[in-house]
Amino acid sequence: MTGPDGATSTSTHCPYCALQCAQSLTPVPGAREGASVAVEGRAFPTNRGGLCQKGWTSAAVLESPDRLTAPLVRSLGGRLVEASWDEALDLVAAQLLRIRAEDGPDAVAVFGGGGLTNEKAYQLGKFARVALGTANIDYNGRFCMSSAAAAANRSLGVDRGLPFPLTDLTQAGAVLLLGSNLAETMPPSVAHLADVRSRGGLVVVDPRRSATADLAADGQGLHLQPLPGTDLVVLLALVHVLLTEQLDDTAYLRQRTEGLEELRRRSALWWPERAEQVCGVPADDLRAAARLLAAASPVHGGRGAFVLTGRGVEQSRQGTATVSAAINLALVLGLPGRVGGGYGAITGQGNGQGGREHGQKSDQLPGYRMIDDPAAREHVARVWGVDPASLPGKGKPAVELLRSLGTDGGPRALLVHGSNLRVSAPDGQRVAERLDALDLLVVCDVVPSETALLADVVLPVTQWAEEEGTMTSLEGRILRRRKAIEPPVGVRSELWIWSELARRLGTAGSWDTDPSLVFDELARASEGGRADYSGVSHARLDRDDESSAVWWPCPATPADEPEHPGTPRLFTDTFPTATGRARMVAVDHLGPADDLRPEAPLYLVTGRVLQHYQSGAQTRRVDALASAVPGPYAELHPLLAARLGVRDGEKVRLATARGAVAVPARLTDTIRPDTVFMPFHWGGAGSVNRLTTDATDPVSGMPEFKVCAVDVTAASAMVVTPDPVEVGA
Ligand SMILES: Nc1nc2c(c(=O)[nH]1)N[C@H]1C(S)=C(S)[C@@H](COP(=O)(O)OP(=O)(O)OC[C@H]3O[C@@H](n4cnc5c(=O)[nH]c(N)nc54)[C@H](O)[C@@H]3O)O[C@H]1N2
Ligand SMILES: Nc1nc2c(c(=O)[nH]1)N[C@H]1C(S)=C(S)[C@@H](COP(=O)(O)OP(=O)(O)OC[C@H]3O[C@@H](n4cnc5c(=O)[nH]c(N)nc54)[C@H](O)[C@@H]3O)O[C@H]1N2
Ligand code: SF4
Ligand SMILES: [Mo]
Repeated sequence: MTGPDGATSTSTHCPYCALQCAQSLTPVPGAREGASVAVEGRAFPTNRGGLCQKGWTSAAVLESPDRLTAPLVRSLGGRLVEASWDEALDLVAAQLLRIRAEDGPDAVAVFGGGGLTNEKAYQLGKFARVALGTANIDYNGRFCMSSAAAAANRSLGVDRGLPFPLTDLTQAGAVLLLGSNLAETMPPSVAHLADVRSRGGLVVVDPRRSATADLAADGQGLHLQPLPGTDLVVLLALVHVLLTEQLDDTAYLRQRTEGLEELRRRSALWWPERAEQVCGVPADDLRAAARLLAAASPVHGGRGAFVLTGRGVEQSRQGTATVSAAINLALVLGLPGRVGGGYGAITGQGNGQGGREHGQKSDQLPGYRMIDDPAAREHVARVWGVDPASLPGKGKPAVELLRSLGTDGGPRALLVHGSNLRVSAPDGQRVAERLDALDLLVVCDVVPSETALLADVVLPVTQWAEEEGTMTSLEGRILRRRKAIEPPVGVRSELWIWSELARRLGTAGSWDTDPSLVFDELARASEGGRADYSGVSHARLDRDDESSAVWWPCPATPADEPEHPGTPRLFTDTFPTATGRARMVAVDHLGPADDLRPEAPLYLVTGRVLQHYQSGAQTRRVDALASAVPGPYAELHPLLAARLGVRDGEKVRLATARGAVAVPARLTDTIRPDTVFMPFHWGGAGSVNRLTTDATDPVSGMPEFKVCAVDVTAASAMVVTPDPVEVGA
């Protein structure tokens, strides 16, 4: 494509979230020739040419004034000073060899990210297992998708966030959105909800009347506003209504599922009036929501219905159980595998889906294979040219890994690729202490993130428009990320860094630095796995952007047969479980780990705003976004604010068992009076992860980001410790 000034534009996708909106980038001559690009939305089914504010302004990160362009090494005086690539890599390799010789390979840990391309995620997993030989690799997807992934794997046999194209939603009669604020977190996707809203079929479950909950107002659907952390009860009540009113899809349940009897027993206890007492959602609203979903379901001749979960219900110590309950609901309605219906989890990070398929997770190998499966080890070891016995076993999941850093017997070195975990991990002060206890922290990043600033060695890497690769979107669709401009001088790709480190560590084997060759190896490693990419290559994806972007599984076919078309919809005939049926896992409500008590009488929920992305490392460096939302704040209901004596904009102090922050109050009646909300996009004194608990879901390892107990006071209120007065003495 040719753009303004005759410059050629490049078709690619946004650097941020999993919607992966299609963009075209046209280089603009700037201060540094070709340093930046003009961004336009491009037609693609998921974004229909649209972008959100983060997408339009995404080029600004390329030009960030504090962009890292040279390796930095901590000097004896404690400052980070520039070093040559050889100096920095020699130092890292020497330290890794020393630590490994002293304490064994598991003393070196790796933390990856769901924003890395498939090629990088794959190579990072291989680097950890083969070059470092460590079991200890995990990644920020543990904070993001792990509960949904665990529940989908155990119930449906495979975890592909949306097992259907996003555009299927447009046909539906009802969509149930649990704990997702799509209108702020993936704005262009809202277009796919327009039709269902006009049919009155959007049901949003959120303790806040979020921008998304607002979409369900005025006859367009229902907003259920439960007490934080009680969605499991909402779901059990919905199933109760469907089963007692005989609105379930009996034939589907008989033919395609197992576990109905136990589910019936458990949900029998959750009649709507009892559920209301726990979750606070009026019993009549629970009945209305169940009937609305049933009416839209195929068994009752409806147009189809979808049950979708977001982080609001997944980031909980009962996240896996809650997603299991959402899947049970979808199964009772007879949805999964039907065209025009299903259950899906809305993947978050740009490559959150691919990032969890290719081996960054502590228990996984490429192709969504499990690391403790002997056949999987055999297959992958063959592709890697190593002895299967040499591959390490399961490592620690993220929260456990972070807690163990620098402890007796825990890792002494950590390599971070694509996460600003100092800001985004729960119980942040504890994380800071653990990072401080390390012998060696190496951070690869594009900007000096809060985590990079703590490192012993910082390595500057290429990003998004500066490199080739692939991303797998929330639909499980493999998309090409293309290079539009040259990276700044001095910056290197992570593929190059791993090949250089592998050589310095004395590791044999091939460490390609060309992303298309790494993809070919990934494709071979994934062959026969759950996420089979073996029929895909960069060349195939480059034939034309839209129709050649394929949904996995897409297995290789013999040369004389047509290529596999990819799989837009899963489960149409069977579920990839041992029995071919979906398993309904009966689950019970537990409540938050850090629940209300007299000294912490309110709920704190956390999440996102439209303008900022994640830890904010990128979006806080974009002027338009930083000025729109310059810093952290807490949302309070006016009734709560009045009780505390706080006016809009005044500072409030929030304190939990972990720590305290003081931030301006924003008064809004969109939140429950018993709950406060803070976004998590900032580090430093106003970072909400100083407050959050690192309690985790026992199945998935997901931390309970969404709910903890907090005390809120006016920051101006003086702390008075009265003298004890002895009455009547
Ligand atoms: N603007 C923006 N967009 C993003 C991102 C970003 O950082 N900024 N990040 C991307 C990523 S990685 C992700 S994972 C997604 C996340 O996307 P979402 O899941 O949509 O985002 P969150 O804001 O974390 O949470 C969604 C909602 O959950 C609600 N919630 C909190 N507690 C509960 C509860 O107990 N029950 C229920 N039902 N709801 C609850 C919150 O009020 C919030 O409105 O967004 C992606 N897109
Ligand atoms: N309280 C609270 N905390 C949360 C959440 C919440 O809802 N509430 N949500 C959680 C969720 S869902 C997520 S996904 C996490 C995300 O939190 P993080 O893991 O911190 O994610 P990002 O802020 O996206 O960090 C990505 C980093 O990688 C850098 N980067 C970009 N591209 C590249 C690259 O190609 N290579 C390398 N090496 N670096 C690159 C960016 O500059 C940035 O510093 O936060 C979690 N934390
Ligand atoms: S919705 Fe997500 S992918 Fe689309 S422009 Fe915004 S941040 Fe980028
Ligand atoms: Mo996420």
